[in-house]
Amino acid sequence: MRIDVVSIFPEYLAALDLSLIGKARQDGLLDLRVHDLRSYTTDRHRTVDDTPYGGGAGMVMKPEPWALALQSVSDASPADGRPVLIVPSPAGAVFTQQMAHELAEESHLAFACGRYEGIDERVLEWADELFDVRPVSLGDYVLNGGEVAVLAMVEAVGRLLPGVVGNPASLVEESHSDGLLEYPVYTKPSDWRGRGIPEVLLSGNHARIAQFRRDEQFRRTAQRRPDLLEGLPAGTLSKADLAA
Ligand code: 6GU
Repeated sequence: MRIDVVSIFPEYLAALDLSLIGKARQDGLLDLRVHDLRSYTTDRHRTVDDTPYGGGAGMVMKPEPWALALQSVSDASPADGRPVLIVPSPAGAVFTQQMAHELAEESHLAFACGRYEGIDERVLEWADELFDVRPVSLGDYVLNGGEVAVLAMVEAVGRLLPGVVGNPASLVEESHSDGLLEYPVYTKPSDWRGRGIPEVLLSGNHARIAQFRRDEQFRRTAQRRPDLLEGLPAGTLSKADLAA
């Protein structure tokens, strides 16, 4: 997969050199390039923002540097069709595990990191010809810019690419893979500071262990995220789940 990120703080994205995603880049599974928006300015002060029409607080990102940067990303695209352009914004659609899976199927993703009060809206209209433009939010709170959101989204998508996570089975039993939160996990010692572990986990009875974990997933989800239970497809929950 090819990923391009445009930002006025390219150093923010240095974390993508580390850990699993850094390894995926080294292994050639992910071709990730970060671009400095300021290198697409043409004035002496490398200006990327200006005051908002209509007044109000804060600054707005000027359209022309964005058009030049995004044109360059589009020109270099290896994709057949329009690449997906994610525009991180608290005013976007909420990013989910399902969205991560869908994005992991794409050959080319681009991210446009806004700062200040956002990017001149006309850029998104203009970019529609070159990209499948999607404003996306991490959730209902406000960050200062899109960079931290891109770190989260690239990690969530990148770990789904074939070969990035060593044991693909670990993608199956994690939170949100089946619409529920994951079950609690324990490791040695079995007695730690006076606390034991659920005895079923020592039973060697795999059917009972599976049922215990399923019950815990349901109990946890009901307690912490009841909203997720509403969204489950009909028939997902067994009688045993409902009794848990
Ligand atoms: Cl994607 N961007 C910004 N600036 N703030 C956010 C966000 C994104 N998601 C939640 N808050």
